[in-house]
Amino acid sequence: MKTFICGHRNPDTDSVASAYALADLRRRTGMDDVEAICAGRLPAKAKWVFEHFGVEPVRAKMDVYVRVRDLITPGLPMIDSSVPLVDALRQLEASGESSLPVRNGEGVFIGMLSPAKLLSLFIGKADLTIPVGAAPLHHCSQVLADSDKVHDIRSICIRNPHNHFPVVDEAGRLVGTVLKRAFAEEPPYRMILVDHNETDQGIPGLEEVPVVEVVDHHRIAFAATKAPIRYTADVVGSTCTLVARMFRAAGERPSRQTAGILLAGIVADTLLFQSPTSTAEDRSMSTWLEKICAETAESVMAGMMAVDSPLASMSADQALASDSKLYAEAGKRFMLAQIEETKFALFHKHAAELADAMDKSIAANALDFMALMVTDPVRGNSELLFRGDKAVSRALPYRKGPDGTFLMPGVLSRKKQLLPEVLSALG
Ligand SMILES: [Mn+2]
Repeated sequence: MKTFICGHRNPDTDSVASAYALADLRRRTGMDDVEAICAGRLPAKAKWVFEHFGVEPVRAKMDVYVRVRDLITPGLPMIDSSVPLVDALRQLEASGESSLPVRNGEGVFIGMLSPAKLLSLFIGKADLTIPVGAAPLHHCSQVLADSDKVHDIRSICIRNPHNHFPVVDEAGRLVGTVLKRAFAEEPPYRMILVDHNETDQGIPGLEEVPVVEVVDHHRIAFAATKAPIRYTADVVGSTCTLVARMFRAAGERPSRQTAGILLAGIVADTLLFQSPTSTAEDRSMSTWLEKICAETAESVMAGMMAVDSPLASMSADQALASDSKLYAEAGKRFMLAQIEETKFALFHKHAAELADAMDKSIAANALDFMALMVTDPVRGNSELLFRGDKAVSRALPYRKGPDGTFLMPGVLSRKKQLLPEVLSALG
């Protein structure tokens, strides 16, 4: 069965890099059908990392909802309307099914071949040499589109008295048959989560797919599981540090490319070991990876930082969405977004636009408030733009600058520094 490895939505370099490297490790340790994916658009820095180390970037995927096309029973015949009815009936008998879909010369679905529907033929003078297309066919009450989400059509199909559902593509061409019992089966793939464990932060559709493994360095808010799963968590600065440790524990030496990608994930998440989340193990794993990829942590960081500043290259909406996390705590819903930007002047120039975009996001997502943390990893400071709930804003411990943004000298981590202050401001 296929396994997807995926980081959180609004992906950052650590989540994409750790997914890539863990897929490499899992392939080496015997999982054959495994694919690292990126939950949404590949971030510019991660794209640079894959190009720099000369590997194909992980595929961007918008969701993991099971689609109708995933449930099609392979090998079930589709009948061409031009074949003689007698041959079609032989195919029907051989299939063991009670009906089969029929398509015309263009491949378009025209009806189901079903014995019940043919009774009138046998009552009269049955000429079984007529083409199927000329025989009475059952006009299906439920034709499925191959791109339909199973989630949306499951209950309709289960209530439908028929057991066979023809599936058509966008052009109406028949592509196969889904049997009713397929709706009761487990999804045809499973997930490994890296760099997050909360379903709310994961790729859309995650709630419907079994998770078989988690590798993460965040707080644990994972739902209870039915079966045992592999869970690797530790207090380190980067998920890539954990994946590097797993390579070593398995006695596997990463390739030059994989080592470089892991190194990039570590320096991106620890801001070159300056972040308070950074640990001695992040450094020691980096030293090992530097030797294998023959590059230094500093040079990889410099390469990533040279990738366009988010505020110069994106709209306010895109910049906010690029790394935004949704929380529901103490009865409040809020989002904390973060961008890395070495030019605070550019942030001040766009502050009004960003504030408008945040107000829109508050309304669209039914939030109590939203904050944008703009972090300069080179100088080791952040500033915070806050919109919404005034009581929370007043309770934050930061001093305000001349244009009303909060100044956060020495603050780099949303998770370790901002989030605890926000949670205590909720009272
Ligand atoms: Mn991370």
